[in-house]
Amino acid sequence: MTILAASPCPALDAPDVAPLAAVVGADLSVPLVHGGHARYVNLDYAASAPALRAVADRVAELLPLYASVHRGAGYASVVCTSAYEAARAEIAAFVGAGPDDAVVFTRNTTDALNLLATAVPGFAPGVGVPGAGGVVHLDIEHHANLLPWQRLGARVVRAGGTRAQTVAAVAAELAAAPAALLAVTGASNVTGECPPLAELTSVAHRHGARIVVDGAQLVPHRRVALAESGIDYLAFSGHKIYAPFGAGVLVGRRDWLEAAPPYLAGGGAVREVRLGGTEWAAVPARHEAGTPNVVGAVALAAACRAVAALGAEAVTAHETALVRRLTRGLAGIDGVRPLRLWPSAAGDEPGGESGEADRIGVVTFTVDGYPADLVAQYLSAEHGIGVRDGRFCAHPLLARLTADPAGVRASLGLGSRAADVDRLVTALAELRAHGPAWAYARTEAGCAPDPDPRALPDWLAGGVPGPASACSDQ
Ligand code: ALA
Repeated sequence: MTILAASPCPALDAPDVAPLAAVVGADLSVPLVHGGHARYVNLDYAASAPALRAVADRVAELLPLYASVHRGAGYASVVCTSAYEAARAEIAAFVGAGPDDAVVFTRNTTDALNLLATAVPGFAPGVGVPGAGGVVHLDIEHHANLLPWQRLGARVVRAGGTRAQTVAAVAAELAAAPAALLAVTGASNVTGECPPLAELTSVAHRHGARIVVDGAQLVPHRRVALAESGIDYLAFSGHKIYAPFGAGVLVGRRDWLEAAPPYLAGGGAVREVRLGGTEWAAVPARHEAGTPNVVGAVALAAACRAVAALGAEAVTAHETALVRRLTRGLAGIDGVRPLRLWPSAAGDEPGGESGEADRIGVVTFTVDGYPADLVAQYLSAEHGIGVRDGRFCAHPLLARLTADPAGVRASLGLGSRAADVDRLVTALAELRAHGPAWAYARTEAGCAPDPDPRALPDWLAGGVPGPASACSDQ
């Protein structure tokens, strides 16, 4: 067995990379099982990114003025109503929405895609009744962009061995039978690879279908220009774009949304209610029943503003340098196997098949000899590194990419730095060279350090962390 990446590691000789933006919790110190503390290395941005400092500041500014939206005459209500609608306009501008596009606030991407599923012509909500069209999606999707369509009896296209083959497979499916909608991810939450959206958009349109992009992973990392690109619908979440305050959005063409029944029936979504029937409001209010989440909306808009101000090129350059460092570091450790959909001839790093922009800062791998949950527990317990393990709510894709039951995912973003990557690479090299230094036990709830002396914060009244894999949808 060859183990590199002890010291010095070739990958670690690369130039230093500093955080691109300030995030809350950047200097968090976490307990280790063998005593002492370490600076927390957050490599789990793809699950939920930390709040940008600018977002937290904006929320702190808003909270003293917090009041109802679209419901009150008080000054604070007027401010909140204005802030809510300004947030909508800011998000529309951030994603380059056209005049015909609506921005509907939702809870997150899953919520936004479920909303759209109720608006596809020819389908009844929750019932697999193909009507005027149909939905087609790739086999690589996150469950958020798979289950709403599966419920509607969607057709699945296997993403091919290359991006071009994937486009050809989609074209063949759409030519074989028409569809109303093509649903694709903007970037895989497992491999970080980006499907060719421009080509898929033109294929969809050529065959009379619309396209919806699950932008949960893409939008925090790359500029998306809806009107310019022709993409019809885009869904994304605040908690992945540094605004973890419970809001997401569906942005896109108004007509389907206007024709659909309200997503939720309730106050705010109506024009007039009589005991015998209701006249529903127009979009976006039509699909925003209940008291709006103004804090989430304002936070999301603040995040969009902050990311836009950094500039797409700077964001891509920062991330590409870190991903390159990470993939080179992992390549130097025997037995660490990154998962790829479209491995490039140039190697397992950005800049291969169709350029660096085709991959975001998400890398999933398996480690020979160690189950994924043990690797993740080891990284946390002995090194203070946070990653996600499991099947990442993308079960069909994991089953396709590896014979292992699960993978380990490292994902990064604006607050990441070279030292974060180096800590991960060094810890994995140590694991492969010497195994874990602590004991781990497996119970029905998953794998956990045994014992686990790390206390939770005082305000949680004691206790120790439980295994992450208690979640059944890993
Ligand atoms: N969709 C999120 C992830 O990939 C939760 O981790």
